[in-house]
This record gives sequence, structure tokens and C-alpha cells, in this order.
Amino acid sequence: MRRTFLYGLMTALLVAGATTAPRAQSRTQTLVAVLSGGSEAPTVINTGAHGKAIITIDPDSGEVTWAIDVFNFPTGLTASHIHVGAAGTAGPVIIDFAPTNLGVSGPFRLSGSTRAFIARPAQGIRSMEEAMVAIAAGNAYVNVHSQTNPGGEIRGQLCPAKAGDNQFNGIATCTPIPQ
Ligand SMILES: [Cu+2]
Repeated sequence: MRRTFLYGLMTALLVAGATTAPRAQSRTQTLVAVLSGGSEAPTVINTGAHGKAIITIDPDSGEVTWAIDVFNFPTGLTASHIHVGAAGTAGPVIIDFAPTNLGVSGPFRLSGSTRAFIARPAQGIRSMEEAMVAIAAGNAYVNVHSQTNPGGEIRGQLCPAKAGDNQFNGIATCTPIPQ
């Protein structure tokens, strides 16, 4: 009787552990980018505009969220995205923020979330998970486009606070920005 009770108790504990353990750890990760014209590539943009982007990625839900504060934007907003690519290079769009406030200038905020990504097989991006692996490593950047500079007015490399913060493999290809 005692044996049966103990086995039953152990089984109950194991089941409880198995169902709660994966939920206990959120894989959500936050990345920050400081946006400036000087970070645009291949051509640097001389502008007083600047900004800060805070991006959250959640591999479990496949959701990317953003909050981007922009200041001194001289001409109308035309688009904003996450592009894949290292600092100093221009790469293709992988996440479209699809701003609804197109045409705004001055200070403004973009915010939203999406589960949509744009596949870029040539850059190794074939799934949202692979898009997030690139973002988590600092191999992606935020770009905000204007009427005057349709290729990008301000840009910033997304980077984890510390290299080890990359939940996928602990690598940061960028220079970490303290958060
Ligand atoms: Cu873009």
C-alpha cells in the first residue's frame, strides 16, 4: 500500500513538472536600435531626424512587436521595416511595420505587432523562426523611410543588451546597446 502511494505521488509530481516546466520560461526577447541618418547604408543621410526602436520577439507565438519613437522627421513617412543585414550593408525587408500614419513628419510613434514575415531564401530567411534568429543575433536593422529619402531616412542595427542574451545561440554580431 505504502509503495503504491509513493509511486502514485511520484507520478503526480513528474506530470506536474512536465506540464509546468516549458511554460515557466518565456523565450520573449527585447532588442533596441538607435536610429540615425549616419547609420544608413550604402549612402549616409545628413539629417536631424533620429529615433529609438524597441522590438520584442516571441518564438513561441511567432509574434514581433515594435514601438518606435521618431523625432525631427523632416518629410512625410513612406514606410518602415525590419531589414536583414549587417551594419553598413543594405539588405531586404523581412518584417513590414505597415504604418497607418503614412505622411506624418516631426515627432511620431509607430507601434504594432505582426506574425507575418517576408521570406528571403538568399539571406537564409525561410520562416519566422529564422527571421527571429537573425534579429536576435543583431543581424537585422530598423529603417524608417521618408519622401525625401525613400531608401531610408534613419536606420539602426537591432542588438541585444548582451551577446549572451541571444536566446537561440548566444551570439551577437552587433555592438550591444545597454538597455
Ligand atoms: Cu525599409
